[in-house]
Amino acid sequence: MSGTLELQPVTGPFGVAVTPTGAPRYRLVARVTGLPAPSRLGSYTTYVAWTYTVTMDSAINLGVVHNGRTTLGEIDREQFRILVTAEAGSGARERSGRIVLRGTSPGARLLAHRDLMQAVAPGAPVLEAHRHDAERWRMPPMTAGSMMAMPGMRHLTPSIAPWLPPADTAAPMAQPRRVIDARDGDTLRLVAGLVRRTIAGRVVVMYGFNGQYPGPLIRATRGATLVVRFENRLDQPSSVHWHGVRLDNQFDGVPDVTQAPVPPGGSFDYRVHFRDAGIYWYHPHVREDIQQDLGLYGNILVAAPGAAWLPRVDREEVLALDDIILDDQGLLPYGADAPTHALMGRWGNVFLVNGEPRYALTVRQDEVVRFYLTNVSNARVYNVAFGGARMKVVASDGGKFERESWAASVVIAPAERYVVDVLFDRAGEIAFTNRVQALDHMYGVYSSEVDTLGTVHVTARADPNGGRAGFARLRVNRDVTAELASYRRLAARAPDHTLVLALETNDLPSPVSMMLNSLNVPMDWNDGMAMANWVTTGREVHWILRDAATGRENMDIHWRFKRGSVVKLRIFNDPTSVHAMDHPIHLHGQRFLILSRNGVPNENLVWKDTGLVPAGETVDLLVDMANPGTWLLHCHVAEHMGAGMMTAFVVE
Ligand SMILES: [Cu+2]
Repeated sequence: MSGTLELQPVTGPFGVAVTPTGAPRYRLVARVTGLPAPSRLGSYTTYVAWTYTVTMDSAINLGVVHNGRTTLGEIDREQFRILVTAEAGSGARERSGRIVLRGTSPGARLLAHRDLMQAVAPGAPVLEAHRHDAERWRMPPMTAGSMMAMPGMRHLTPSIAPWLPPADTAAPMAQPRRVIDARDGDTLRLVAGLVRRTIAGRVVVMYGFNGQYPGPLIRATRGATLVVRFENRLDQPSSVHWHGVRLDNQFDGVPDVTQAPVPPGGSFDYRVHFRDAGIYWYHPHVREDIQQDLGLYGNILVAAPGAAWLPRVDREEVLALDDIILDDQGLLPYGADAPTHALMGRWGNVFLVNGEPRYALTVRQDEVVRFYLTNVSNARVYNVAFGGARMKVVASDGGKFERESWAASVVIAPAERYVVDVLFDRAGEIAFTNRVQALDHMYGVYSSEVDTLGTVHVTARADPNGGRAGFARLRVNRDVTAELASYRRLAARAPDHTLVLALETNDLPSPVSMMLNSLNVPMDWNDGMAMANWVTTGREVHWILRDAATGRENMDIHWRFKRGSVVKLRIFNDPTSVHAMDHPIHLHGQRFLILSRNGVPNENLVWKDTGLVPAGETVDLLVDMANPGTWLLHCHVAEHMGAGMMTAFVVE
């Protein structure tokens, strides 16, 4: 007899489903062949599947298994074992019968790291010199409990020169973001320049748009066209990309694809036209790992003319979620010629909401607050919540969901947006937290991590006009379903193209390559290999988008589509790659629907421009190729794109 157990995605509004504490949620499906009649093994009547922790405690009865396909319950553990036993009945709380099948979750294989990383193990890494500019690099700060003292890694530094913005003491102190209410035909100025900031007690020189953090919040109306005069007063070339906005190709802000990079001292006029209501953002498309990380990002909130595109709430907050690496000397240097942290991206140790470490908001009890969340981080996926406050998910990147839904927490990948309405019905201090299951890649073990990004102070003086009464109802957006009907009909067809996500490495220091041993997990929620990640640059790591049909990679793919066509794109994130991880994939200039994950259909569609593809998953997108031009498709982890993970396609 034999069997396999599939970990099927649990569908929901986000890229992956997790519990409020960040544990993954999977639906288990068993496929078993060759089970004899239970009575042939003894006084048994049935077969039961069980799950245990890796140390074989905390049994959970998953239900009866038979030959063929059996849908079992949900599981919310990363690392577990499965047993199938013959039992006298199906309802027992502990197994007592004979074991017929046993298995281990992919996450439990990570435990093999412990053995691989022991210095006494055969093939254990040896010390290796890798000391370019070693004296100028500072080691990244390690989060509490993170393991980094692997033999041979202590003396490693990235293979490139370090870089920081000039210590310009004349740079102006940055100011908080201002709101620009823009009207059709307006001309705005957007100046990128050096600013000084004090973050968590450290004075640092960073970048800012118009001297602000984040850049100005631009409020506009659908159908409006703005001229944005961008001036580059940075010490390096730059550009502005209007993320999610389906504007004319020549204003998409991609150097060497839609425009020449804007040199220091130069300027460029962007004509930004808003076809769709939604929450968008803007950022440079040059060395995002540096420029975006240093503060060059801002939001655009596009409303529908006349009526509200979303129902009224008591208050609206537009929040950019970010993180940055600070040690006692200030910013950890970046790589001069290529990104550092090219394996997993640059994960900060200080969390920022709208550029500030401790977000604070005061509301009255019974107010409903609408949060427009944008993840502007280089690499981090968040799982955020406001204490136990109930959250209603209403919209994402490019518009409303077909149906609103409840969520206990919001999973948001880099560049994604989610719009959630939150009812604060209890007075007091409500923590705004990111709760994840953090993996130590060195030892293969998980631990709960909670970071507080801010606080909502709910005053006891209740708002008699608050939106509490209407909050209980989940709206069904028939207009969205009607608009999507013609697209939904195309969902069942075969994919037009398949992209495979993979990784190649060369010249890695041996302690680092030791860690890249194909023991992979679907999602990374922390930088669980801080030293190995830091020293790996875009020189040693090449992240790959591969066209499955032709074998062509990244900028050599050259897909062409007809304007107005609807294209089904399958993305397979190869879990056997030496270091697979999740990738948020972004398409410029177009919008898409996420049709399914591992074949499980998505029943609540929404227009997206960025979609999360966990390692091991196959995600089907339906792309509305409505906007002519040459556009990028890339991973929005800044360091992955900096290490090659992008392609361009033409809509003609
Ligand atoms: Cu990526």
